[in-house]
Amino acid sequence: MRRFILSAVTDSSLLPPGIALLERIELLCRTGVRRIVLREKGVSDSDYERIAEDFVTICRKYCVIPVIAHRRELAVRYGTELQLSMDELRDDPDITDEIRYVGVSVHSAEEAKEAESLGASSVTAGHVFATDCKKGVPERGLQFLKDVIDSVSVPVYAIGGIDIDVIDDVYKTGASGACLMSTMMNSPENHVRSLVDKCFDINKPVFTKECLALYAVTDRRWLRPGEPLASAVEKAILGGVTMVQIREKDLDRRSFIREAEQCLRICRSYGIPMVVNDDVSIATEIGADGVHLGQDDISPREASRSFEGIIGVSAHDVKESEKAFEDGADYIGCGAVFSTATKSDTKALGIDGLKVIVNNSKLPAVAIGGIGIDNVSSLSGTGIDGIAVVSAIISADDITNTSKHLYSIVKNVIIK
Ligand code: TZP
Ligand code: MG
Repeated sequence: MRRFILSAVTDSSLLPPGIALLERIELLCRTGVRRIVLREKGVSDSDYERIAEDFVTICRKYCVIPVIAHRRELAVRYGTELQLSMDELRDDPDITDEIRYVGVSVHSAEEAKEAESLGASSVTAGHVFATDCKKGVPERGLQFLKDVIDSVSVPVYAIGGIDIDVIDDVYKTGASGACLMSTMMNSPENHVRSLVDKCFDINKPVFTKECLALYAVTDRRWLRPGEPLASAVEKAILGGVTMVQIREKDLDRRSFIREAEQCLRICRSYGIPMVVNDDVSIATEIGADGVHLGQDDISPREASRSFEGIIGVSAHDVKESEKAFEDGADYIGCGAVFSTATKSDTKALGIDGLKVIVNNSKLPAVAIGGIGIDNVSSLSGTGIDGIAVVSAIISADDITNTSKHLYSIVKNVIIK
């Protein structure tokens, strides 16, 4: 699925008086910009090192993708993406063996092809529109951008004179994102927020039963120490998770909202639906893609009066599943299939119990409870559309690889 990534590019000479670069970077992270390219000119090596370290720390805190421009050694040291000019890549083509993500700035379709053949993982094409940063150089326009996109298979980011008025036009060319410098450096926070919101809308996922294939449900009690929830969610998505539910029974409303908002930004940037457990008002407030309701929560019918989005319901028997359908739910969660330490107040349905509910359900169904790599294949033939997993994913030593492994099995389990 194509996604559209909003990136900021730094240039501290464009900051309003009295604002420090790192302060601005933190504001961009907080507001929901997805990727930031550190590209400072006229800074000494020692200052650059110091800025880079703080820059990466801030980005990681907010789960924002840090990119370092030009300074290969710093990108290696901090494990970030590297952004290069075409000439820098030509001078050092082996760099793509050492650094996994190397983006290259290009000014023509030919350069883009050359960058791709030298191993670039993305290209940034510009400048698309007139900009003060390139005074006197004519804009290359949207057709140029389309030509670049058509000539390579790596993601193409657009740069140059982009602001909220043209974001839709840029998206429609097929670009994978937009990089903004002056707007990101000096416009008011609410303007940056409008850009973030716009990209949120562009990336809003469409729910289908395929989204249920590998459904990760969070529970911070299972997280490895020091692992932020949003980072665990991103690792799971990179491993193939197709939907996410934020289910944090021990968080107060404020903390839940803060965590869920961060996770939503991650999910949106990958086009993955994110639903909130239990609380329709939180789902509404943060603009989540859906809610998951238990039998003790408000009914889907009631929820849909105030909430527009995916509504999932837990169903423990055929009666509850029928009711969920009549009430307008979009899917059911059936469980616990196996007994589980994650939810002790539930009786295991077993595979036969699961089959009865799924076979009688008019809604897509996801199985939950005690499911992991060792038992997922036993669910073949039950008719489920996917599995929902808490501990097996969120507590894994390697969340991405565990998700990949689970996905490779579940994709055969759900073939009907
Ligand atoms: N509903 C039924 S079982 C369960 C929920 C929320 C918890 C599943 O957690 P795990 O760790 O995947 O067994
Ligand atoms: Mg509930």
